[in-house]
Amino acid sequence: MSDIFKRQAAEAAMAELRPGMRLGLGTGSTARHFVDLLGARVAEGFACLCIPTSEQTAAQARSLGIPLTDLDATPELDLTVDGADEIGPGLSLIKGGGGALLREKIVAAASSRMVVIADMSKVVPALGAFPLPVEVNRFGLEATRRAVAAVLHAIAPGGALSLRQGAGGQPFETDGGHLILDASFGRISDPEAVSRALLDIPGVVQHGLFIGLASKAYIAGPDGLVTYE
Ligand code: ABF
Repeated sequence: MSDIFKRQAAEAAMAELRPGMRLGLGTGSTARHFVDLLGARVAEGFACLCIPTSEQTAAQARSLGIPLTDLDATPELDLTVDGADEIGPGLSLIKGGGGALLREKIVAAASSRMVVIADMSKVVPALGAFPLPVEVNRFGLEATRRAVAAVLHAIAPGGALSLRQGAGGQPFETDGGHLILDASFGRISDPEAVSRALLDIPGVVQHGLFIGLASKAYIAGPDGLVTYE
C-alpha cells in the first residue's frame, strides 16, 4: 500500500520540473519512482542534466537514458528530489536508511532547492524513532564508535548503537567506502545540538540529520496528497 503513496508523492513532484533543469536524483524506493517518471519524460524529449546520489540511482538513470553529469562539471543544481526516513518539524529530516546519506547531503547542499517525497508514515512529531545513520571512516572505528556512543548516551542513556551489516555477514560499506553506525536515540529534541556533537568527532564523515536543507515535501497517504513548505 505504501508503495502506491510513494508513487503518488513522486508524481506530485513532477510539477517541480522545468526544461533544462540541473537535477539531483535521490536514492531509495520513493526516489526510484521519481527517476522512473523522469525517465519517461526524458524519453519524450524533456531536457535536463542530472546528478545521482548513489551508484544504485546512477544505474537506474543510465538504464532510462537520463543524461548524467557530476558535481565537478556541474557544481550548482536547481533542484534535488529525494526521499526520507523521517520528516519532522520544520522539514527536518532523518535520511540514510539506504546508506546514501553522504552523497545525498552533498547533492542537496549544492541545490537551490530540495524537495522531499514520501508516504505519510514518514511524518513524525519529533525525529529519532528511526535510528540515526552516522557514516564513519574505517580508520579508528572503535575510537569513533565510543565517541558516537558517548553523544548518544548523553541524550538517550538506554540508546543502542550498532554497526550496520551488509550482505554476507560483512559490515555495510557506503559508496564512499565508509561504514555506518545506526544510533537509536528514541527522540531527538535538539537536532542541531546532536548534529554539532557528531560532526565534532573526527572519525565521523557525516550523519543523516538534514536540517534546513528541504524547503518542500509532497506527502501522500490514505487521505490524499499534502504539501508541506
Ligand atoms: C533515501 O531513501 C534515504 O535517505 C532514505 O534512507 C531512504 C528513504 O526510503 P524509501 O524512499 O525507500 O522509503 O532517500
